[in-house]
Amino acid sequence: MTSYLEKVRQSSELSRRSFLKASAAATAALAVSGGLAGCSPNKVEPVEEAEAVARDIVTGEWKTAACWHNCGGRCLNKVLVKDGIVVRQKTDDTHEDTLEHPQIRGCLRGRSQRQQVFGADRIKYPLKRKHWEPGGGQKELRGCDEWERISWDEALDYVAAELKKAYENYGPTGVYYVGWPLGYGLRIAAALGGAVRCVNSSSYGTFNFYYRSIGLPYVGVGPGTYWCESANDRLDLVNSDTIVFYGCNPAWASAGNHCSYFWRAKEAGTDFVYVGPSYNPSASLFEAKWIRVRPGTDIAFLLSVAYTMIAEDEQKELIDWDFLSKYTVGFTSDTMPADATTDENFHDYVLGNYDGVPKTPEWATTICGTPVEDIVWFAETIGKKNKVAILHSFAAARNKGAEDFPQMLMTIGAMGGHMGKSGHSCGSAFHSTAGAGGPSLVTVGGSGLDIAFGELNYQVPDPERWKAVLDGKFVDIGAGIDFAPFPEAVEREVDIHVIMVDDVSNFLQSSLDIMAGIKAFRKVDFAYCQAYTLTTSAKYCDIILPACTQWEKTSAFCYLNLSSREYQIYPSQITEPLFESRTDCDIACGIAERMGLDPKQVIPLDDKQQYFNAIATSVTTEDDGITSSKLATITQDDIDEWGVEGEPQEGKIGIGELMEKGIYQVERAENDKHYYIAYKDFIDDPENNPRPSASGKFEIYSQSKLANIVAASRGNTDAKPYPTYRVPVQGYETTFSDWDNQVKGDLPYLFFTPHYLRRAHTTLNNVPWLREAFENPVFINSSDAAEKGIETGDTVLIWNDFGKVLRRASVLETIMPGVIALPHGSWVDVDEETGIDHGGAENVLSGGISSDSFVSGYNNYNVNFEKYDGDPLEPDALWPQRIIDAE
Ligand SMILES: Nc1nc2c(c(=O)[nH]1)N[C@H]1C(S)=C(S)[C@@H](COP(=O)(O)OP(=O)(O)OC[C@H]3O[C@@H](n4cnc5c(=O)[nH]c(N)nc54)[C@H](O)[C@@H]3O)O[C@H]1N2
Ligand SMILES: Nc1nc2c(c(=O)[nH]1)N[C@H]1C(S)=C(S)[C@@H](COP(=O)(O)OP(=O)(O)OC[C@H]3O[C@@H](n4cnc5c(=O)[nH]c(N)nc54)[C@H](O)[C@@H]3O)O[C@H]1N2
Ligand code: SF4
Ligand SMILES: [Mo]
Repeated sequence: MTSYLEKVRQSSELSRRSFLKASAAATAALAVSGGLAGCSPNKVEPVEEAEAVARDIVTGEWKTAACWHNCGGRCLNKVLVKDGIVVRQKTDDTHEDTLEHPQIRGCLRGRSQRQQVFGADRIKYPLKRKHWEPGGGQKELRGCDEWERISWDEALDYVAAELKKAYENYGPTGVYYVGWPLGYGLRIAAALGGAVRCVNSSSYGTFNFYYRSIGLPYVGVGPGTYWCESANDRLDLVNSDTIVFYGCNPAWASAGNHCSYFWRAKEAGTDFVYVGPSYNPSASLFEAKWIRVRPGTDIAFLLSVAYTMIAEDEQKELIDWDFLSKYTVGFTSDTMPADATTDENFHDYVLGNYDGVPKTPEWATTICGTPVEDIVWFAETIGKKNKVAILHSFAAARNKGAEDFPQMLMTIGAMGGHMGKSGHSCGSAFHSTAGAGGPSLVTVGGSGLDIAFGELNYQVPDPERWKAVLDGKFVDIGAGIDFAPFPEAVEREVDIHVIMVDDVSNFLQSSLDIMAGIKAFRKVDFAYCQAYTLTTSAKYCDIILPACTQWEKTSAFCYLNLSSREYQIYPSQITEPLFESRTDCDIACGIAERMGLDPKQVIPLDDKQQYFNAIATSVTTEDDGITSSKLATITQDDIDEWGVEGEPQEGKIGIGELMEKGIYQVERAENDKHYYIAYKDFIDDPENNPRPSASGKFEIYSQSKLANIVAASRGNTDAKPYPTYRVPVQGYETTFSDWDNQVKGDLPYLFFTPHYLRRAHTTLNNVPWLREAFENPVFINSSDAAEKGIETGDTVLIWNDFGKVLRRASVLETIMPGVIALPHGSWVDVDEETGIDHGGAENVLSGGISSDSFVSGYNNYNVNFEKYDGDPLEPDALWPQRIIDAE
């Protein structure tokens, strides 16, 4: 009798060619009923035939596949490849999972990746919007026009001609590069004098602007961002009595195995506290005590915590006065910094000595909504006698009016003396560094390509992003990063005719004010992008150039070299570019060539050379914790085999073995030389290891922070050198029409935008398995829902002055009353007749409001909502994918 495995083998011959046919057939079948993506619905049945066959295949080669998204993790994802098709996925099973040598396990998104790469909704061919013609054609049809398949030659010719025309007629201020400064398009622009760019305080919010002034590391995390200088080693977490998750959610936002680091502390008896507007999955996982704080009101909450610590200190010894006097300036009049221009100090502000308002729990509770007894409990819990790790992400800093949040939280940490000691910390638990403080033990090197900007240095901050196109002017605050001397904000004029969408962002979807963004796209003469799915930015373009994914490159390389501290992933190419897609690098070279530029000058290194360079310059830390060595051993044969330029070198592991393993991980041991306590060098010897502030200490009074705010706001601020509570331009107070009499206004609810496990920002939102696993509802408190007659599953209309959104409700006890949450990144789907977004895109409601520092504040906008009386929404797992049939 033939064995089961044998049968499977016999029945499972699936070539790449038949996969592509199956995928194309599925695509066509899908498109027939509904016409074209973007305007009309059709049902999802992704690649069923191919999947069905693939499911049974058991032979093939396991390779390490890139999981390249800006997702909060970096994990080992392995794929079983047969004839260029991925037939299985798995994660790290290369060794036993131990404390010292944990497996680097992927999350559900990574494990669903093949549904993205081999999705029926891939952009398969170069596409042109039917009613586009040079000059713009019917511009108003952007986003709902039909698409025509065109040849690569035609597509590249169009793009090159439009760019050329824009540079000739308007110069660099006529071209808008929309995205991170990572894409190849910017190199083309740079060669022509640059383009108007955007800057975005996205992840770190106000930590971008004021970290150095107050003595914190780069953006509050650490050098190069992706090692965490501000919090302790993962092996130290067990030494805390209490871990405070301050507005962070590693269970979703640092998926993969970061929660396992915290889990050890839980098992060792550490208590968890969560501070934020919803009892999120991390709070739930660690059975944290919930300290409720309304979004955007953290400064009020923390001021009252400071007040309580001061008030109770004599009795309960909560404040570490030695710490404050030795390591900080400006807490009291005794420790003022040399550059202080006033004698005001934080302590006296908290007591109300300057404004007559003591920052008591009773004062704070009306703003932050935290019960008085919880404020007192929190203040007592984080006192100096307890070993406390205050670990924050940046949600609370991503708010209008959050300018002083970084300094405020640092002040609270310093009051408890929670820096520089085992068990104590006050730093970040963010992204792929969450729970894993300390310098990278494996660091990926540089690709050899520097970012090129060109001469023009116009930088549009997020809230002004679409104003630049629509009004032809915007306020430029420079890179928005904390540096001295601080550039004065200037108003600039531009005349934008072409939008160039960067290859690795989706800013029409992910930036503030989508509705204004759509108007901006509909205003210009030409917009183009490189994309592998019909992202929102692509949907509103005129030409889409089909890019391949990171699985299809000769040298798949994660453009964001995020990794956790102890390892680095080195993925391999999995398959050839699918359909007619090309690499981003090839596409950009094609455009450059047609513009009469020398592609070799614009992009001197191809993908493979860039990847090789990054591997060759990767380093790892030796057991002594100090010396670093080259990671890869490379021979002349290796260089010849890769077909690249390079020099042989000695390292820790052969490049061939490294690629086969796909990961290099440093094994830890208790009390090894990699054990890291944040700020220990400064605490041990402050004179020789000063913090980066003017005084070399943590600045609770910072003249330089204030100078930064004054420069950005052009003097239009009442900020102080120490953290103060100031009513934000949008926030809780603005939900009232009459604050003094507590009368609510037309937009009486706050809403915030959690990063969602279904997606990495806007990516993976199209993946059927993930859609099924996670609905994309609006989260509403049960009392608010009851008042409006709303139950889970009902369709709800949410609106404010910026737009209208429909979503199905998820009614919860675990979100504060008066606050609703709309997950970040859901693809906008505007009904052209009503203007209502059916897709649940949060940035339809997050408008372009510029506060003091032009922060990309997302979490304290005002809205209203009601049960929707139109057609109810179907669960979005049943929605069509955005598939273009343009045969
Ligand atoms: N309301 C609200 N808005 C937010 C946030 C929030 O909390 N609330 N968070 C903000 C934050 S922190 C961030 S970091 C930003 C993220 O904003 P974005 O960076 O715009 O978001 P992503 O979805 O990661 O966009 C990546 C895009 O690049 C594409 N892509 C990825 N790799 C490649 C490639 O190799 N080639 C090509 N051609 N395309 C590629 C993906 O398909 C995707 O469309 O969003 C911000 N927006
Ligand atoms: N699954 C998934 N993971 C991701 C990403 C993703 O898109 N999806 N994106 C990655 C990126 S680039 C980033 S920047 C990080 C973001 O990571 P985070 O900043 O941690 O993400 P958020 O979900 O915005 O916020 C975390 C929690 O903060 C709370 N919160 C919201 N507003 C406030 C506030 O004003 N005050 C307080 N105290 N709490 C508040 C909410 O309860 C929320 O659960 O996530 C990364 N990881
Ligand atoms: S956390 Fe990120 S890298 Fe890890 S598997 Fe999930 S999506 Fe991939
Ligand atoms: Mo981010």
